[in-house]
Amino acid sequence: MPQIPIDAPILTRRDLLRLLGAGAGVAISGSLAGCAENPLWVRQPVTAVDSWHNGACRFCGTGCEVQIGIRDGRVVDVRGHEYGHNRGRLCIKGIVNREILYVRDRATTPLIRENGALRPASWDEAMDLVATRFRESLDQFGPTSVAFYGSGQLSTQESYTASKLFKGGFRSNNVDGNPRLCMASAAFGYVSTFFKDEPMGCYEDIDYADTFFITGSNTAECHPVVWERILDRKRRAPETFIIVVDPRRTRTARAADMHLAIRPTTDVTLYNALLAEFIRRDFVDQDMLANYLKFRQGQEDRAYADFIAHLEPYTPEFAADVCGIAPDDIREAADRFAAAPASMSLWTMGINQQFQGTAANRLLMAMHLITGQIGRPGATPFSLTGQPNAGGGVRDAGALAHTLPHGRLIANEQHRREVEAIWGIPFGTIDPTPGYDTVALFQVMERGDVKCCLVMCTNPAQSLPNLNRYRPAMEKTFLVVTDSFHPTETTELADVVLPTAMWAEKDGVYSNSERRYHRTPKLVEPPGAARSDFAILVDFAQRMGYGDLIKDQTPEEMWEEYRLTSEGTAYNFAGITSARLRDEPGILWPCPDVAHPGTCRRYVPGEDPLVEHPERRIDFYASPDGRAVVWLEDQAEPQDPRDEQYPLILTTGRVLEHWHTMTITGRVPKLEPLEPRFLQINPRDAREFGIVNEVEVTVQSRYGAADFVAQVTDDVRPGVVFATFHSARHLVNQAMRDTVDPISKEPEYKASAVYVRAK
Ligand SMILES: Nc1nc2c(c(=O)[nH]1)N[C@H]1C(S)=C(S)[C@@H](COP(=O)(O)OP(=O)(O)OC[C@H]3O[C@@H](n4cnc5c(=O)[nH]c(N)nc54)[C@H](O)[C@@H]3O)O[C@H]1N2
Ligand SMILES: Nc1nc2c(c(=O)[nH]1)N[C@H]1C(S)=C(S)[C@@H](COP(=O)(O)OP(=O)(O)OC[C@H]3O[C@@H](n4cnc5c(=O)[nH]c(N)nc54)[C@H](O)[C@@H]3O)O[C@H]1N2
Ligand code: SF4
Ligand SMILES: [Mo]
Repeated sequence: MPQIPIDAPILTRRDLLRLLGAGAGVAISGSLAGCAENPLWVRQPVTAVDSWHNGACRFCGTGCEVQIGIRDGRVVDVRGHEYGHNRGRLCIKGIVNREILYVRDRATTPLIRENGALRPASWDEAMDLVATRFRESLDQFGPTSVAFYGSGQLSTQESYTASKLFKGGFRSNNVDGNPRLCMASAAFGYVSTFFKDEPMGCYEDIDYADTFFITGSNTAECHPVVWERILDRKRRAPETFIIVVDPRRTRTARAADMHLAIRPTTDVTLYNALLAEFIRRDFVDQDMLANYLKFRQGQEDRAYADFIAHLEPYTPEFAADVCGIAPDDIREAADRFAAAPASMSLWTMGINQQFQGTAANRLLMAMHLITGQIGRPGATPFSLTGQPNAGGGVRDAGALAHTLPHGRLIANEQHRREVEAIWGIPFGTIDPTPGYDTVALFQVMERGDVKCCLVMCTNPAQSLPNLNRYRPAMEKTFLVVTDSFHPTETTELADVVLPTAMWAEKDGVYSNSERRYHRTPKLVEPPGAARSDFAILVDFAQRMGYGDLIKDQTPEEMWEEYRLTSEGTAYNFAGITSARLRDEPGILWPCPDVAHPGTCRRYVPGEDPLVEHPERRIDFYASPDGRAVVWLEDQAEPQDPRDEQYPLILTTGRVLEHWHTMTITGRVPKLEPLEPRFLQINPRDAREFGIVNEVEVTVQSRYGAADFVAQVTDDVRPGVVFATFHSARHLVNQAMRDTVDPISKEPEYKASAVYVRAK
């Protein structure tokens, strides 16, 4: 396979300076992730700063540590923290943190819909209306008629408070959020393998890995500072081998040593083939097998012999045929993964957003378990989290329809009792039936069974799949939307819009991909009448008569309450106090007491303070018998099969410069012109469908259509077309089917059958 230089430009320095309008007040610290020149020091302080404050980047789950420069009550500069895990680096989105509070369309006043139009209102009027409608709904239709739809971008205190109010106060488990669209398959993968959620490794593992197995992750664009650390490793140890599995030749794939351009949603076959190779070529770690693993298929326990028999059909030739890649590449990938001193896999939405997202996650973990590539520096299955707080606020805090804090489950009586005791509410308050997961929630809105929904910090009218179905469902519901911007696709459908403070205008704790809790303090005032989501939740609770449950306290006090709820659990971070979060650039849990420095590698004796059996090589202490589960999984049929009418697979994702629905980055003047309007199509398909570069095209599925501008490129494999979901002018989710993984309930955003025609 041809080697492409690892410093192939992602964003050239010239691009970058153009983007940033260098010389016009740009100040950057540290080298810039995604730049051709490394390290690149382009810090040009042209703005005086009164004071610097520690915080975390507003955007992705990499969770870069920043220092925020304040002058005259405004954020004027943001630089990477030299002592953060990011070593001073930021990507383009990290840099624009300094502008995002001051772009156009900040929401500054509450709005109420009257005769079809939104009009300004006072907080009292708006909140009274919200409380009245929720109260009426609860009284007439019961707890399940109200819902909370939250976000991995809320602070931990906010998600925890909302979940506590709805589950412990209103007795409604209809608490879900956009992490269901994002991390659910990884969470279910971890829980069903190790009995608790969240990765066991940390970013430091990158510095030790010899083989990187990156699959379904465009790390260079979506976790750029993680990617830069991977390239650091490669620069220091050039024999480091990077494998990228992706149907597209992404910026990540271009820098890889091996790119497996897989046919979408065939990952289960590929990983089974790799597992079969490990067995055939004697790469199995016999000690792991004998002492640390067990096997399962569906509801049944299985033996190792069953596992071997199960994998038999998955030869390299068979998998190559299914996945559309070369059999020798599969053999080499198996070798590189298993024989390396340490292998690290990283994955994100290309895996999670599949009908078999959980299955694929389980198999990735199995690859590490079977070969013993686990629990050593650099050897770890590491799922990258998308949002800045999907881990802490939603997964750890239990802000999903089936969960309670710290890995507890709604369906488990003992767990409910523990949480009822912590919250000081009578036993039996929490409803034993899980609430609706995201897609199911919007489906019941369609039927009118959920009457009122509080939507916080997310834009479902653009980000949900099958929008033609769910937008009318939202219109039907009494929809209260808190957002820092107006208009968005969702505020346009709201009955009440509540303007919110955002990053650095409010105090909050967040957790990144490596279980690191860190804090961004309130440094400046929000615009107009905007309030924090936390203040809105406290106000709402009081108006609803739950002032005893949700006290009028500061986010700092709420953090103190929350951290103590983790005591005695497999998540113990009772030692991460507010005071430490003020002074340290984040702490990784487990961290049971204030003297503990935090844990890089979970389950590893000598590192993890929760280990119960230090004599063991690795202690999967959350598992009742100390064994992790290796799952037997088979490739399912495509859920939205291609046929003559819909011969292509539409897959979707992101670009470096924009964030999700572009409500923020789309308003940053330098990024606005980079709005992605393209649909990538392979030249072979373009010829067949009569499409030439830059013509306007319509992509049509069985569910709906969206318009784009064709980008004819062999970066996308034949049979596959790619678009982002960033632009509201090109709503790809109108064409995106809403099938979900039956285990995690995460939508399959990575495959819809479509045809494409020139407009
Ligand atoms: N710039 C930027 N960064 C972001 C975000 C953003 O909006 N913009 N969002 C953040 C969030 S919330 C998330 S969840 C992450 C997402 O981060 P990523 O998952 O890295 O991003 P995506 O572009 O959604 O998808 C990754 C890749 O999966 C590939 N893929 C599609 N189908 C398949 C398949 O069947 N198998 C395999 N192996 N790969 C497949 C796609 O071609 C794509 O390149 O990014 C985070 N970081
Ligand atoms: N086709 C397709 N669709 C996808 C995906 C995909 O890969 N393909 N990925 C899915 C994934 S992984 C994700 S995570 C989702 C993301 O989807 P969304 O969560 O809907 O996207 P965002 O644009 O991040 O929405 C956040 C909203 O909160 C607002 N906001 C920002 N800060 C604050 C704050 O502090 N408080 C409040 N109240 N509001 C604030 C922003 O203005 C914005 O409107 O999209 C999903 N949808
Ligand atoms: S990599 Fe993610 S966390 Fe780091 S600066 Fe970029 S967007 Fe922010
Ligand atoms: Mo995400």
